[in-house]
Formats: sequence, C-alpha cells, structure tokens
Amino acid sequence: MSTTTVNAVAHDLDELGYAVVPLLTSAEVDALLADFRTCHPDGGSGFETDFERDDAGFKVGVSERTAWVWERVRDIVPGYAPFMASYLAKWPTPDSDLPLHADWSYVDESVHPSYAVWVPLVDTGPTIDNGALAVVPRSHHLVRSWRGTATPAWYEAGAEGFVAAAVEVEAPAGSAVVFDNRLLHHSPPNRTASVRPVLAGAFAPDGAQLIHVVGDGDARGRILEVGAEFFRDHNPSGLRQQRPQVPSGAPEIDLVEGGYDPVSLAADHGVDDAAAFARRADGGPCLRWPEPSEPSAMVALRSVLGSSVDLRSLPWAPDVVDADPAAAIHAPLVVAGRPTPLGRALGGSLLSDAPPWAEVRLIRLRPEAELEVGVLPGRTDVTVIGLEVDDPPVLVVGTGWSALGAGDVARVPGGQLQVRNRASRPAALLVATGTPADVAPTWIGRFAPWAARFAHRAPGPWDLAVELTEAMA
Ligand SMILES: O=C(O)CCC(=O)C(=O)O
Repeated sequence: MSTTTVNAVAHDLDELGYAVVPLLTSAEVDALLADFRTCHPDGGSGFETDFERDDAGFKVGVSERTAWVWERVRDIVPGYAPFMASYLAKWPTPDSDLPLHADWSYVDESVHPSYAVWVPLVDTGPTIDNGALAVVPRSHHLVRSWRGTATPAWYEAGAEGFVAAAVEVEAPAGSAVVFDNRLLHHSPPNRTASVRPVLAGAFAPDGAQLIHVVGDGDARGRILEVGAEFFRDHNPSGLRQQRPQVPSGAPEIDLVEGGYDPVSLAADHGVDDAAAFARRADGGPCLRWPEPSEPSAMVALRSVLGSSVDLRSLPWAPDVVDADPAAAIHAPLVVAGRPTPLGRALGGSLLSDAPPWAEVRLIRLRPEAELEVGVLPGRTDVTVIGLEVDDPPVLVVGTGWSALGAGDVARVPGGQLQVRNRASRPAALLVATGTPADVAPTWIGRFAPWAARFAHRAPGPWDLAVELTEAMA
C-alpha cells in the first residue's frame, strides 16, 4: 500500500470515522470462507459473533488462523496491532439486524483511538440486501463517552435520527472497512437467501493499555486495566450477568461528557426532522443526555406556569393578556417591533432588535383548545413555531390542517390561522403575525434556532421556567 493511500485512510478515519480499503484477493477470501464454514458447520439464525462464545480456545484459534490478515492490516494502520478476531455471521433470517451502537472503549480514547477492521467475505453495500454495515459519518467526535459493561447508551435518545443519518458502506468481498470504535453503526437484517459472513478484528495502538469500563450508576464508572485475554475469557452477555470485580484503586470517570445539538446535526446529515435526534423511546421529546437535575426553584415555577394561574398576576409579565381564558394564554413578546418585558426576559437580544412591523406572541394552548389568530391589516403571513409540543402535535390550519411538532415552523400566508392542541398536555407556540408582503422571512426565520432550544427538552413549561428564572436572577 502506498503512503498516499495510508494517509488517505488516516484522514478518513479522523474526519469521517471510517475508511474502506482493498485487502484480500478472491482466493484469500475463499480460504477464509472455508474456515468460516468449518466454524459454523450447522448454519444458524440472527446475528452471531464469535466474540459472544464462551470458548476462549475457539477465539484463540480464529485469531491465530487469521493472523496473516491482520499482519496486512498493520500496513494500513501503522502503529496499531490486533488484539482480538472474530467471525460475524448475519444469517438470512428476519431477526438478523444489529441495532445502532458504538463499540466498547478498548483504550483511553482521550489519548488515542482504537479501530475495528470489518472484512466482508461476500459483497456488501447499499444495493445488496444482505445487511450492509451502516455507519453515521463523523459520529465518533460527537460525544465523549466510555463504553463497556452497564454503561449508558448516550445515542439512544437520538437513535431514530442517527439511523436516518447512517450510510450503508459499499464494501465488496475482501475489502476492509476500518472504523473508529466510537463511530455509531448498525446493520439491517439479511434479506437474501445466503449468510453474510464477515471477519472482524480489533486494533489498538502498539503497547497501549487495554481497558474495560464498568458502569457504576448512570453517570459514573470505573476503568479496569486488562490484557487481551480478557476479551477471550469474557463475553458481553456474561459480563452483563456477572460484572467483573473492580479493584478499589480503579480510576473513576464520568461516563458521558458533552452533548450534541440536534438542529445542527440534522442540518449536517440532511435529516429533515431534528427532533428525531432527541426523542425518548416512547416517542416524546427529551433532553440531551445526561438530563440536568431540576432545582427546587424551577419546580415551583414549573407549577406556576403549568397551572391555570394568570400570567398577568406575575410582576415580570405585566403585559400578558388572556385572549380566551378558557382556551389559551396569550403573551405578547413583541408589539409593533418593541419587546415587552416578557419578550425581553424570554428572547433577549433576538427580540430587542425586532423590525418595527414585528408582532410576536407566545401562546400556551391547553389540551384540546382551539385558537384563531388573525393577520393584522395590510400584512400577509402568520408564522407559527412549535416550542413545547407533545405528540400528537398541534394542528395548524391555513388552507388545510397540518401537524406542527416541537421545533417545526409553519408559515401560513394571508387570512386566518387556527391552531388546535390535540395532546393531553399544554402546548407552547410562538406566533409571529404580520410580516409585510415585501419583507423576506429572514427575521422570522431567526426564531427557528431560538425555538429549537425548547424543542428537544422535556415537555411542559420547564424551559420557559428556566428562561424566566435566569432572566429574573
Ligand atoms: O457485522 C455487522 O453487521 C456489524 C458488526 C458490528 O457492529 C460490530 O461488530 O460491532
């Protein structure tokens, strides 16, 4: 392999988190296929990996018989050495999909990455239905996490978005997909009639200390320093049943640090629905992991804002009017281009430099409530932005009903606008009325990122409470 190619691999590994390189001849692939069949004489079902076997001798055998493959890989990732090898069998059965995940942390990734080397023994790729490797480019740099036994899956809340962002890698038989163990990946089921065999190896920097991370509660964990034999003597399901002993001096760590911004992530990956990167398993919106705890002052404000208390009674929101007390709370944020006290509290500088025609209201819509919003004389559009919106979403009618979720923007040209909250909890909407016909929607558009701050958090008035409390402090 030429130096240029090695550099290109290094570049792709760092930038994208994976690289595809040619590795084996077809005769070499055939030899490995024969070995694979010997290992799996009776076929099987679902997704199976030798890594899960209890038989350490079997695992050593695979590593030894495939050592020549890994020797070649050392030229592709100079300075790295193999410490584990395994055949992966994706049998042609509907249960053979492998859900989204990132691999274990095998080394201290703040110092250097480790890599998986995935060598398909049949052709795989987006046009072949045998369960190609699907990776989320650049996801290895997204969140700093330690992964092992009983550690949280930080990506779970965004799984829907990450799967939408994943690309199926074109990897013919005998090629190698080298990927960073932090990279999010998954593989769909094998819908063909034949098995999809893969030889996989794990690589760590020469001489690097191998580790296994053990979670201790949701947020903290311990690092075990291990040798390569740890991965032969244990398997993931065994470790889940019986956690390894952690010596008292084992370093303690925060398992997840940092977070991601669903909106820029969606833009980066061309995914339409940013909320798909931040949904709970039950379909509701969620906070980025880990959720901050809720201080008691917030709990108090949450109850105030979430109840039927008239916002007019609060000193920091003197301008609030109830358009229809039975249905909704209207809170003007900008009137004739000037932010109200509540607008200043909620919108900061964004609302301070509103153009003179701007009219913006915050609306809290009670469950099942319906509200009409009129366009001011001589103006054209109404823009509605969903802030705290549950599923089912708010319905918006202009020329026809359409659904508005959290973070969604609906522009309704002219005429009347109706909104109806179909959920069982109150919804918060931002409604900008009165864009003059000749004004491009740029200023209104600036609300979208502002609104997105609200869109991916727990439903309820939490976010408003946070903003207001910060403004009052
Ligand atoms: O072989 C596959 O489909 C995926 C393998 C994988 O995700 C893994 O080994 O971590």
